[in-house]
Amino acid sequence: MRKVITYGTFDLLHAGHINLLRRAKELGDYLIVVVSTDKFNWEQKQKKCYFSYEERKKLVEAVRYVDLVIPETSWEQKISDVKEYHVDVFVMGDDWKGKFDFLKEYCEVVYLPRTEGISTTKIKQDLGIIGTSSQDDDQ
Ligand code: C2G
Repeated sequence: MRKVITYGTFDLLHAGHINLLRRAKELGDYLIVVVSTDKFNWEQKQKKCYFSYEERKKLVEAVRYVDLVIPETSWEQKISDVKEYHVDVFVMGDDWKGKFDFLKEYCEVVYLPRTEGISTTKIKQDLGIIGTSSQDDDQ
């Protein structure tokens, strides 16, 4: 069984996330999604999520391409995750291109083109929740 893993916040789940998860699953038979906890998001990514970790976990688990959701609590857990779950392919959107090449020692590393025109930040801006000057923090 060819196992794929990907990481993310997945707040306000949208078509860009779904496109990523669909393409990630196409690279194997089993997709593990490592969802950032609220603590990790705030302390490491300065992201304040609309949905809590538990809510984001439930939403991602409901996506047909996803087989398992586990928590992301640190930047350093990727190598141990890949080893523990016997992962064959690590996948991220290409806004992260190059950032995780150190994993090539343990598994394939694939960066997929982002879906243009949509992001959690854009949703918040379009709804008038945040200003348009906000840094587009949604990778
Ligand atoms: N994504 C995408 N297209 C978009 C928006 C997001 O392909 N329009 C992808 C991102 O590239 C990422 C995944 O969807 O691979 C999740 O995006 P985020 O929830 O913004 O996750 P991020 O903050 O990038 O966290 O350790 C890695 C981090 O946890 C990644």
